[in-house]
Amino acid sequence: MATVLRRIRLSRGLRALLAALGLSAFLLGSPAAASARTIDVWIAAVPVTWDVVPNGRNAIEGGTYTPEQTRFRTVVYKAYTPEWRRPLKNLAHVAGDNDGIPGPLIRADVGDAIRVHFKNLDTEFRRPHSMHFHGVRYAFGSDGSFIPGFSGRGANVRPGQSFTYRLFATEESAGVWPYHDHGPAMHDSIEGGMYGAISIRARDEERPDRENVVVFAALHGFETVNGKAFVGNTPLFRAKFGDLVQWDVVAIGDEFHTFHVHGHRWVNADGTPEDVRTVGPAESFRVRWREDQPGTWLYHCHVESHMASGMVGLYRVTR
Ligand SMILES: [Cu+2]
Repeated sequence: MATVLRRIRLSRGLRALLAALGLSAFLLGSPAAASARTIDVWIAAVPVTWDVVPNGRNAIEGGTYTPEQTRFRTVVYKAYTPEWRRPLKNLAHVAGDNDGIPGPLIRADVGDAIRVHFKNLDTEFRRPHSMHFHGVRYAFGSDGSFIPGFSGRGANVRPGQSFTYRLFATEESAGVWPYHDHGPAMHDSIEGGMYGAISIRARDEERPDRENVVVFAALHGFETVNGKAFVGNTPLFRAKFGDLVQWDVVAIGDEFHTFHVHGHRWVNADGTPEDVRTVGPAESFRVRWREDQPGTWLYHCHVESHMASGMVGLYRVTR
């Protein structure tokens, strides 16, 4: 009896929440409604000094850079504890670390509601900012895209202000998607690194052993993976023989990129094996394999000039 009551109470609360978001017709009655969680994420736009080439070298082709060439002030997304009390620790070089480019990896399962609490802490450039999410479902007020005369507060969050975006991970949301600033200053913001990824697990999707997030973008004159250029600065991804390895690949900016991993293939939607896939501005894809190829492999964008400008890294597979 108690279980039944609790179930009724949950379903009423959920119905009210969905109705408030204009989603009742969409989600109610689907199995998603019964198991939904609400995930709260706290993110702020913060000014930082970013270094695209911290070790100052192009390890493969040679050449060095001075800090003056590779460091600059910019604004990034960072994850915080509730009420933006303090930034979450940066777990360097793991998927979802908190150094700023890309912004925090937002993870959810199909059926989840996600509340992204965003605050603009840009006291340096004093630009308005926003967050606009691909792939998930939301009402117009949570779109985060600035349209004078139409968009609301969430599209133009001024320094010191905050806004909560209410998102839903539906069946069609499974996979990886970009998010980015879409406020009045979006072009400067995106050029400076205000983007990240949202990763939604499908119902029947096994949790991977390795979650490799690759965000391709031009940054400060370099071609970067997760805001860094050249081997030794870009992420060093690792896996063990037998691991289920997931690659979540996103492109942001003006360019098309071609994702390539040496020594490996995956299967596209038609069932055709491939080892290069094109990803254009704001496109994204997820591929997976069961690892069986030990070695220290290159992964890179196969646009040659991009690779030469830093869009390359290492993937180390051990027994
Ligand atoms: Cu490229």
